[in-house]
Amino acid sequence: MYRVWDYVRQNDEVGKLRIQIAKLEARNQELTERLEELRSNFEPLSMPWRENGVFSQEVCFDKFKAKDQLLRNIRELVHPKHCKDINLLVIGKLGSGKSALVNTLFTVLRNNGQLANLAPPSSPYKESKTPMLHEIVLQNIPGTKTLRVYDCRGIMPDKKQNAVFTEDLKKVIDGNVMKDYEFDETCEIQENDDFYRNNPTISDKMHCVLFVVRADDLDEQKDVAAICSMQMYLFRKNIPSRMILSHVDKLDMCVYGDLTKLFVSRHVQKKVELAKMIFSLQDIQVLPVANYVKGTTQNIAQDILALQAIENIMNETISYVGNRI
Ligand SMILES: Nc1nc2c(ncn2[C@@H]2O[C@H](COP(=O)(O)OP(=O)(O)OP(=O)(O)O)[C@@H](O)[C@H]2O)c(=O)[nH]1
Ligand SMILES: [Mg+2]
Repeated sequence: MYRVWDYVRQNDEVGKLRIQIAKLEARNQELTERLEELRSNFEPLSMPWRENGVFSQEVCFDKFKAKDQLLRNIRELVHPKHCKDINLLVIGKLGSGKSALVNTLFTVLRNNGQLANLAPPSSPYKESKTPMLHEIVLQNIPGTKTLRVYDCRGIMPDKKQNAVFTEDLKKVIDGNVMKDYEFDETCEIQENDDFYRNNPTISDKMHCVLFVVRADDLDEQKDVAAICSMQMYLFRKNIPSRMILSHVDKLDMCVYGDLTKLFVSRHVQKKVELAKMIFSLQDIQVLPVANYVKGTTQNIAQDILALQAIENIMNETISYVGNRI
C-alpha cells in the first residue's frame, strides 16, 4: 500500500515537472521569436517607409535650417477671414500621451529652448489626470489668428463609462461645451449647465481632431471601439482628423533611441501600417511623434517630428475651415 502511494506521488511530481518544462519551452519559443524580430528591426530599410527629406541619409540636410523653415511655414499660414480661431481637440485612451502632446506642440511653437509643462502629464493610469476640457493657446496674434488646442479626459477601458463620455465629446466637437467643463462619468452635459453653449459659432467648434495612440501599445482588439465611433462621427460631418502615434521613441530604431532613423525603422513602419489597418487611415493621416517627457530642453529631432505634424495638421484644418463659408 505504502509503495503504491509513493509511486502516485512520484508520478504527480513528474507530471508537474512536465507542465513546467512545457511552459518554459513555450516561453523560450516566444523569446526566440522576439529576438529574431528585434534583430530584423535593427536592420534599416533600404528605402524609407515615408519620404522625409530632413532625416534622409543621402541628402545631408541642415536640420536646423529645416526646422526654421517649418516654423516659418506654420507662422505664415493665413487663417480664413471668417474664422480666425482654429481649434484642435485631442482625444485618446487614458495615458496615451494627450497632455504630453499638448506640451510638445506648445514647446516647439514657443521655441525658446525650454520645455513647456502647461498640461500636466500623468504617471499611474488609474484615472485620467486631465478631468476637464483644458484649453491651451498655442499661437495668438491678436486680430489675425489664434490657434487653440483642447486637452481632455482619457477614454476608459470600461465601455459603459465611455458611452456618456463619447456623447460629451460629440458636443465638444460641435462647440457646445465651454472650456474648463469637468466631465461627469455618470451623465452627459445638459443644456442648462453653466458650461453648455447653446448657439456655437464656427469659432467655437473643433476644426480637427487629433487621436493620440501609443505606438508601443497598438492592438487590433483592444479598446478601439470608442475611437472608431468618434471617427465615424467626424467622417459623417466631414471634419478632418489625424492620428498621432505617440511613444515612437520606445520602438526599435536601427540605432537605439536615434529618432533620425525613424523613417527607415522596420518597427515604426510596422506600427504605422497597423494603425492604418485598424483605424482605416491613409498615409497622410498617421503622424509619428516623440513627445517631450524627459529633460528640460528642446532637441532637434523631436522638434522636427512635432513641427512636421503641426504643418500637416494646420494645412488640412485651414483648408477645411476655408471651405466652410
Ligand atoms: N517615452 C514616451 N513617453 C510618453 C510619450 N507621451 C507620453 N508619455 C508618457 O506617458 C504617460 C502618460 O502621458 P500623458 O500625457 O499624461 O497621457 P494622457 O493621455 O494625457 O493621460 P490622461 O490625461 O490621464 O488620460 C506619462 O508618463 C508620459 O510621460 C512619448 O511620446 N514617449
Ligand atoms: Mg492628460
